[in-house]
Amino acid sequence: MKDDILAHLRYSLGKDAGHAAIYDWRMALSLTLRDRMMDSWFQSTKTSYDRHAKRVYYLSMEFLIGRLVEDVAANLGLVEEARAAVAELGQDYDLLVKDEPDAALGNGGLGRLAACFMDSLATLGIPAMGYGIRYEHGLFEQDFVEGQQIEKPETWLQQRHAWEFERPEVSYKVGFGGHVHHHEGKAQWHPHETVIATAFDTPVVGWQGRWGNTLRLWSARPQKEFDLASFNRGDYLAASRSEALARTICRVLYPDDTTESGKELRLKQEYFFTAASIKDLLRRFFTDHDDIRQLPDAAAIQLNDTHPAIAGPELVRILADEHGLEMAEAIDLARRCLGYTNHTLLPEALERWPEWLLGRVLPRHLEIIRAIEAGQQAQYPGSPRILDHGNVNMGELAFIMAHKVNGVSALHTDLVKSTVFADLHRIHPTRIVNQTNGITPRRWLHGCNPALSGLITREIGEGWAADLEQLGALRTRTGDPDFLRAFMAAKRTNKERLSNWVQDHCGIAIDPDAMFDVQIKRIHEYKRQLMNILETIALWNEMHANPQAGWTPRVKIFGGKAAPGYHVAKEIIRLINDVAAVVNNDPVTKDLLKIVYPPNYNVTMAELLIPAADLSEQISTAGKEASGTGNMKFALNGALTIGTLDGANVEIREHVGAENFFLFGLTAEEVIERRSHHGYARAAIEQSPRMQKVLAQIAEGRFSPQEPGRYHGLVGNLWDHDHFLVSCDFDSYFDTQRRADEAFKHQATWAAMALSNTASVGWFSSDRTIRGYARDIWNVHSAIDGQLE
Ligand code: 26Y
Repeated sequence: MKDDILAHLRYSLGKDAGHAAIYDWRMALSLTLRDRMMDSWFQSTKTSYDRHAKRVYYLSMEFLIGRLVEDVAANLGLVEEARAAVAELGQDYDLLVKDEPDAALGNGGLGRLAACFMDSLATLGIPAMGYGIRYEHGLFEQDFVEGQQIEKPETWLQQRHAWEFERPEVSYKVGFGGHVHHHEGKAQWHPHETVIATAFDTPVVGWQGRWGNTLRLWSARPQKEFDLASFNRGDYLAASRSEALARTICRVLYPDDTTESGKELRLKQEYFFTAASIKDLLRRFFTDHDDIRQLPDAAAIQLNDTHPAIAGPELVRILADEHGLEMAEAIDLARRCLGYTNHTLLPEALERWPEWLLGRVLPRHLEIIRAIEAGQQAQYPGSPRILDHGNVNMGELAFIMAHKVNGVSALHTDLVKSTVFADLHRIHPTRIVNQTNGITPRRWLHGCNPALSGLITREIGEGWAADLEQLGALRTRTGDPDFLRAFMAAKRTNKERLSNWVQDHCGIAIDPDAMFDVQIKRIHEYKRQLMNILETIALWNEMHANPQAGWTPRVKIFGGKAAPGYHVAKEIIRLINDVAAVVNNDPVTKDLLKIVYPPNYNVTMAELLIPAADLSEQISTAGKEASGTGNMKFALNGALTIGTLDGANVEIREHVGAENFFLFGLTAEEVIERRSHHGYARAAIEQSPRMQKVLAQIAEGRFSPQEPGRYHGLVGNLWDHDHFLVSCDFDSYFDTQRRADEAFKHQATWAAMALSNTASVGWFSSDRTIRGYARDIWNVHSAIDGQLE
């Protein structure tokens, strides 16, 4: 490996060892590891072709990948060898690992789920391809200036991306606009603009390198090369006009994960990568088939939310307009290939495109959508409409065009059936299925928590990484004081690692003996970071008034970004930072309470925070969080959850046992009931002197003395509206936090509870999730024998 690294340094990077920078060493190491994926990758492709295996195509606008060096090295079993080789070359392996940019081609849960699925598909040996967009700029970088979020462009591609292969020969034209020509019952679309989609492939090799799939991300380039004639005429703008669209399409990831803004460019992004992906999978299909009617036996196309929902009409367009199928047959054939995963019930996150906009960008697709709608209405009169009030409802479109629709946790799937898609569910009662989300144990235990994973491997062997339910064997150790001590020593190691990092990066001294209480996720009202900071203020008040009362010392840790246009979320960020500035400087509580909010939360930061957490905050308003996946990562790493009965929390609690989970708050049903009471928020606040005091302090400017009115809007909204019922759950949240305080004082019992969590959440492996999709939706099989049984 040492020689290979040196060879890459010389021949791929053009540097000799004496002049190489960290970047060069890291690239040389990455390329060396990439080489070692090739045999398995080629062999997997060959096996898939030889067996004419059915493939999964996972279409996702987002793949939130993070760093790859450690992930690849671990999957290939090369960590020790790589570390030694780098050391012998006089370099620090950990510094090289940290030099890699965090690939943030996603907003949050949905994008990270896609990345976990890619790891599991490869580990299980399921022939699959992930399709997405190669954004030039991933999710913005967050900074705080005077406590306020500011956004800076993310620039991961300013360096070479070590893991990808550019495939200029894999290029397709993607058209936009123009008109449709109808002649003798045939339709032909003549686009007005065209860009070229070019593939960039990243190999994804699973655990122990037994199988490799491809993540194929599309980049756009102009169809017409730069116009020399215009240039020579001196018309420099005209010379590069066709470049403009191509450059903008892949320029940047949209940073909103809940409020759909209906921007034309986003629609173009969606069609761009969907159309290229469909063309690509059809080209592959025709290398060993000649009858398009066999497509459902060869391709399972999964839509990660509605973002690629235009795949339905696009496939129908190709089947009907290019292959001459009747519209009804084309729709039926497309449906047999397609599955749709719903990730949200929030009405503002459901995609709806104005009909005029969709018709202008994709005129033929709008006609086809009308045909799909007509077919649906003819067969099921009164069916919910795709087209209504001048909008195209992408949820209804995806539902009607998919043979299976799935929710992402048991509760969420029930709510999908009873709320957003209630009418469609009555018409198609077997279409909706549940696939509870999961996480890859390779990154989220083996990779991020060497202290704990080393201990587990010494105790039960290493099989757990590909068969996470083996962790169940640890349940017998909850009564073993020696093992519990070792378990808590691993946690302590991770807490010290985090404490040092917080000191270096935030300049805040925190005590590894305190309870580390962590809430990391996008900032959103329904996730209720506001309730967390209000509880923190209440706790501070009581600690300050009576510092000798035997408090459990706490470190409250926050992490997360707000969508740039989401004003309330940005106010919540500022409030947290304002409160931190006051609390962290109170000499009375300095050994009892600290608030830490490091900027720019991302996958890499999660890998540092999760293993060090004692308490996991999963406190969304019941019925709002479709699943959550951070909740699973924390439990796996031995944190206890304080949470509501929302999303996958429900199932996590069932697995770990009610006695090992701090439950509080209204249920989803109670939330709906409570909302029907006029003035429910005011009534709840009036019954809670504790909350009244906190709100009064904020409103009086206790945390913003320079601008006392800064939070009048935020506080007023709690009294008068409080759509997410912070007021109604506040007291029960506070009391439950005090129960957690008490439990933490008895470290031996806490350790047993924490271990029960780690031991009981093997079911939340994304390997289990993918087996479910393979069986219930895709009808695909592992190409590595014995993996799916
Ligand atoms: C249309 C646009 C505004 C949009 C862009 C991104 C809408 C939604 C999203 C992303 C949504 C998302 O990340 N949803 C989360 O998906 C996770 C994986 O299923 C769930 O665990 C989590 O509860 C859900 O909020």
